[in-house]
Amino acid sequence: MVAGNAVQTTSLGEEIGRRINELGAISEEVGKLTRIYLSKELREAADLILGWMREAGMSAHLDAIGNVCGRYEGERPGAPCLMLGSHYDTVRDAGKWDGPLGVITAIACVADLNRRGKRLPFAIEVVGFADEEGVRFASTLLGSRAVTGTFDESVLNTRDRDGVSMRDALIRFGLDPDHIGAAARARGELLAYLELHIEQGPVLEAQNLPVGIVTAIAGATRLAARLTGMAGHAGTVPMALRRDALAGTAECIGAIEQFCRTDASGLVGTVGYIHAKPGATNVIPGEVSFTIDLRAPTDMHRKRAVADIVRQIEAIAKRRQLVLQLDVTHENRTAPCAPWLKEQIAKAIGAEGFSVFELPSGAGHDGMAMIDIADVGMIFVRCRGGISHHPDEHVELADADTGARVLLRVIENFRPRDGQLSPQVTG
Ligand code: HGY
Ligand code: MN
Ligand code: MN
Repeated sequence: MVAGNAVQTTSLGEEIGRRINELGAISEEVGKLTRIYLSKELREAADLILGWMREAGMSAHLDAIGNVCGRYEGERPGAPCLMLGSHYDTVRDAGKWDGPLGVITAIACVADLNRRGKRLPFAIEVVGFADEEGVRFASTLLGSRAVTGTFDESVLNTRDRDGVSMRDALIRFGLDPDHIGAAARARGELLAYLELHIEQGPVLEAQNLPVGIVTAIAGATRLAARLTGMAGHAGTVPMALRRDALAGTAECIGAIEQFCRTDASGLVGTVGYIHAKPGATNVIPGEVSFTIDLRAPTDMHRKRAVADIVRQIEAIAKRRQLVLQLDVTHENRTAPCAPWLKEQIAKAIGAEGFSVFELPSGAGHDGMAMIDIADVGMIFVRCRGGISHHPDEHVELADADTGARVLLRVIENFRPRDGQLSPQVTG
């Protein structure tokens, strides 16, 4: 159990809040939070987090793909670890809690153990994944995929909005693109992967609960679409003779929205990015690129929806004589959270005096990759109005404190599965 003298002079929540603000100030945009993969801002954030990890008594390093990794040894060095983590990259114009809350809370828990000189029968590792959002190179979970050895090397050739390849961006960041394999961990090294994250939805607030247990992380399919028609003079080309790529895209977006709105089982579809060329008021758009993000409570339902929506987009392109290029840039299956981990989280929530509530995650998380080498557990923390991927994203410090206390209890009372820790390690 958490030792009675674990009470801090300043609550864990206050320490976490201070660091959220400090990290949240590192951005490529003034007045907004945008910290994308392999940017100089990500490097600045990495250095800050590595310093926090070392202050908490961990050895810490940047791994081969840019994740920040800290290790707090157990009673005997070299034991398998309970891995805690989340991501430290952000979307554009982001909130400051999505990702960093999990990394900073995990560090705060280790710092608390370290202050008390407490060592456990297993090591604790904290990882800040460098690219969960997939903002820069379309594909996502790049950091956690490198850790699980499932990184797709073809992503190295994808280019960002400025035409910079991931390969070149890694080199500029000081990393070796041919060395990403060094970040991979073996299944036996991890006892489990636990992530604390803001809910990014309104359910816990509606239940009037500060924390909840995640049942599963919804799968997602991301597609990149390009419609090519014919640019032309806005004043002289009759409407009937146009092959307007932007008008065609607008019809596609309407069809996607309509399809998802009329779906009765939780399908959601988003077109988050669009770029029309040549982009002049008096020119009929000849080429439009846009993205599609589709999610559903089950993989089967999502895959069926993807197929139906692709058929509709193909029909619109054909009727409008537009050339369609449509590629799946990212596909993640639904990741179930492990019952044995949910149980241990439930015990900790109960011990903190709160009722236990389970809920699915509509948002994606690194656990979707980590499930390839470890069982996954997730703790959700209430966020105001369920707002996320928005600068108004906010967590009350009292809830951050509760999340930290629950995570600390899970850590200190963690029971690996039978046989995970060999006798000589447990003594
Ligand atoms: O898109 C997501 O669900 C996550 O925030 N990356
Ligand atoms: Mn996010
Ligand atoms: Mn996130």
